[in-house]
Amino acid sequence: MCGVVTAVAAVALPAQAANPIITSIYTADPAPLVVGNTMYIYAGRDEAPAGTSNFVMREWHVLSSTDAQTWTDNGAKASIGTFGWAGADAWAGEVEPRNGKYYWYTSINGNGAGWMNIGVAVGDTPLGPFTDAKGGPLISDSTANSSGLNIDPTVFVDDDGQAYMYWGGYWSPRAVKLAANMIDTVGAVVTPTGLTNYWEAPWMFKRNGLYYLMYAANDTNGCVTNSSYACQRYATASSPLGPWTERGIVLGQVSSTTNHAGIAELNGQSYLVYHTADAPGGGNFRRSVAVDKLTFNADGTIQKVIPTVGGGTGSGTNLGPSATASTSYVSSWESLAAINNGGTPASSADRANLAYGNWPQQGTQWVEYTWPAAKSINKSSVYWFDDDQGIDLPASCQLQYWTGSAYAAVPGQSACGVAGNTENVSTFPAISTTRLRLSITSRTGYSTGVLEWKAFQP
Ligand code: FUB
Repeated sequence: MCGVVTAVAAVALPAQAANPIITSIYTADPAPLVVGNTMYIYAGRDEAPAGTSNFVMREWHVLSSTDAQTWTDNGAKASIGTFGWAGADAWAGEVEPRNGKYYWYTSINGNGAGWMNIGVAVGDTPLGPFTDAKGGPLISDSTANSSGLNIDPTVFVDDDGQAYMYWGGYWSPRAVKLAANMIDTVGAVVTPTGLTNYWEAPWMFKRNGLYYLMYAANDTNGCVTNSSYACQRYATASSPLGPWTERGIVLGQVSSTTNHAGIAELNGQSYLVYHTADAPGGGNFRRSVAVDKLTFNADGTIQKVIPTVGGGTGSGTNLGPSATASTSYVSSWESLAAINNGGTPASSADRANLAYGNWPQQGTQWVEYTWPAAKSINKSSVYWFDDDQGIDLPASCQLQYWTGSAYAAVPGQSACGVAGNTENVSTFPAISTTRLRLSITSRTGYSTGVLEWKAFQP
């Protein structure tokens, strides 16, 4: 039953140092693993055509770096074809080393009854080659007490040698012990408790004797502005099967609706590895892996990560301050000057460098930059204003530009993010224009506002 891995890229592809870390292909659901001085990231590949709204995922790539700055795509090291019993949907996976072997747990759609399954492949090195270790699913819809959606495995081997696997989507986390061979389960599947607002994408690890489970949640109680999106919450426990205590948010809403992350330490520095829709032409089904430093406090709690996105928001030249700003409407007590006065907001409620707001207007409003001569622009970053009163985060936004005769949507722009307390970066193939417009559509019953809007020259 064992299929042979489909390795489609024999040559390592060029690397780059910035978020997203790889833009030659779209990558998602990253799972980091550090072996020696190298961080490997096991990631699915998003192949959905632009403008479509379903996942097209057929293979997993392995990215690697020795400094978490410069990344190499080592190509596809496993695929649907690795599992002879499977037919589609190479969703999230994670690799766990044991006894000199590397076990790659994957989410995969089997050919039989039911939808998603957990499969396991094995290889002798972090880069494989990987072959099916079991010849069938480790977990399927017919597993007693399995999840509502059997995806997103995370496997952890404790100091005593006992291995645990957590997984599950659709708000239904599950956990089970694994046998020493790493390809069989032991005992009953349990439903862990205390994972507040769990949605999917668990990531388990242990640090200083404390067990951690990070996971995607999609509540609007501090996590996201719209439950189509997700954040990363984390919980801790004093034993590997819980009960868990929710401890806070590691990563807020990102530009993709899904939010999937892992944590690893390289050369004494911890990193959060996650995905966004920030690559040029990106979107919810065309995601890209990003990496940022992560900090543990002395008491073991985790500081929330503020993503550096789009190649770092500081890269390129911000053309905002040299532009003349205009708008469809500004409240008389607010200030349009806020949007390009070079402020660095501490939060979406921070008015220290003025705030632009359009209360009481609702629906679609806009702000615009005009330059006397055409500028080359390939990136925008917007920090939204939210006064917790009449002005709220937008429902949606779009970048438009003046073609010389009309306004048009900026071609190939990645998702226009609407997250609070962060810079929402959108990238696109460079355009040349004298006018860039940020079209903003409010949530029902609210107006919108901007604290700072940057437009970058490459
Ligand atoms: O990439 C497909 C699915 O989207 C993953 O399995 C989930 O975690 C979400 O990121």
